[in-house]
Amino acid sequence: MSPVRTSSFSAMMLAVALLGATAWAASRDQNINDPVKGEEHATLTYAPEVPAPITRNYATKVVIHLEVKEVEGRLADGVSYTFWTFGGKVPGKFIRVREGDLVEFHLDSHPDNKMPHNIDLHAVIGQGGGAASSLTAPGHSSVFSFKALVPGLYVYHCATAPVGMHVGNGMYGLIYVQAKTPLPKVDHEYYVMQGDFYTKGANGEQGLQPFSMEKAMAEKPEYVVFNGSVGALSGNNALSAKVGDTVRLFVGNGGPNLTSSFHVIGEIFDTVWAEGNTSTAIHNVQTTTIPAGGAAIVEFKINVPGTFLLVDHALTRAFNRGALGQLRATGPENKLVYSGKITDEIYLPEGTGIRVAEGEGRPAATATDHAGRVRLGETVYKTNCMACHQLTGVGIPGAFPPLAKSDFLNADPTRAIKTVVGGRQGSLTVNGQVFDGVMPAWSLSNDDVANVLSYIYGSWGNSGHDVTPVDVAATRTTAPPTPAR
Ligand code: HEC
Ligand SMILES: [Cu+2]
Repeated sequence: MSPVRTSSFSAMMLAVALLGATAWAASRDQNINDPVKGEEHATLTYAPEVPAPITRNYATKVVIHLEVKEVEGRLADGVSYTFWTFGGKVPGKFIRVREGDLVEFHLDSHPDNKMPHNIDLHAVIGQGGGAASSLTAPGHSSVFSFKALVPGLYVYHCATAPVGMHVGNGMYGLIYVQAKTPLPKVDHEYYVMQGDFYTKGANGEQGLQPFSMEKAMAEKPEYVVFNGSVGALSGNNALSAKVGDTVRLFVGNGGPNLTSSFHVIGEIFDTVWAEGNTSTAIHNVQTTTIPAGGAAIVEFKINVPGTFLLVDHALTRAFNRGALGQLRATGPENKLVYSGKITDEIYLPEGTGIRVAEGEGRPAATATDHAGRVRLGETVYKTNCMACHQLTGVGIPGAFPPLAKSDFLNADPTRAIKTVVGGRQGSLTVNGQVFDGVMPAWSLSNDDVANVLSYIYGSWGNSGHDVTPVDVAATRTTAPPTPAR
């Protein structure tokens, strides 16, 4: 190859590389120069709703009013908190504009507020993402404008010092800059945003809880929640869909500190628009990382009915600190996709010397009186039940019903025996709270069942009812256990 040809070849390669690197920048330039036609007021929505897709095919001027409000609200049952909000709730209202739009942004601070606030929108290219022009005292309104140059899903947040405190009090939300070629239409779009909360009192401590700067700096939250409070996406507030529907979740993470390992139990994301970009998708994903101050769009199709749990898969956050939501899908079963439990059989590895009767597990320690049953039952409980119902029987809101002071439990001991022996699913109400989960069937001996239930009835403010092996045997003969489906 001649030197001339070599250099022209490398020049060509250089040109190709430059084109690759500048293609995205060029699209920004084009969006800067996109003519802006007309004007409209944006409709913003509270989570979990998302504003309707934009059908316009040109850029316009979009006027947005977002009100900053300091409000007292519920963080968990019996726990309240003074949230600082964009729009009156956590997370802040969802904003949807189109790539190329000129946004006139009004940050209105309610006169009852005590603090100045501002806004940094990650969709903004400019000093502080808008923060530099939006510091607003109570009873004032700041206006600035920006052009939405880059499509994607972006976090916005307050950036007033101490920033960690303003964000920690709930000052974050999402803005979606819909690309000129929008994502395909789906049946449901929902808005979910994770945040970590640092209360002075420990998780569950009742009353109005002040912010703890110390815990925030140690990055040790008492609560990690979706949409601003424990249970904001469960029970009556669960997301919903039908078998056959496609679902798109716009998921943000306000932080201020934790990175989310976002996962939906029992689903696989067909598509993830990672880190909030809408240019390149990845497919067939189990769990996606959402950094603090970041977002992702996840999509999946519902093939079977069920209650699918939204979690931060750093699991103690989900099951002990609140990062647990529900998507309830209704419609016909598809036993080919998922059979449900077909049988529950005794498994005896080769060489196991113990023989067990049908329906019974390993032989249990036998007690002759109530006190003995309560004592032996504690071990059965800690081995089999504690993982879900918790050490002190308090359960987990939205997932596992309490066994402590349970009106449901105390009302009907025979039903409790059937629940343990045969499993249970479908909705039930315990102490006024609705649960709709699956309790597995247990292959426990009559003694073990009697012991564990005597222990539960004898603990945590329950009735003290005694359950004997004879009671359990009677239940088995009158109503043979049906395996949980
Ligand atoms: C995998 C989690 C899990 C484990 C482990 C578990 N349960 Fe449950 N339990 C549940 C769920 C979920 C329900 C509610 C089922 C429904 O919605 O119908 C439930 C319901 C119950 C109920 C009826 C509700 C009430 O408050 O009275 C009793 C009694 C009960 N479980 C006892 C037990 C006992 C005893 C054990 C251990 C042998 C146990 N559970 C182990 C998940 C679990
Ligand atoms: Cu603020």
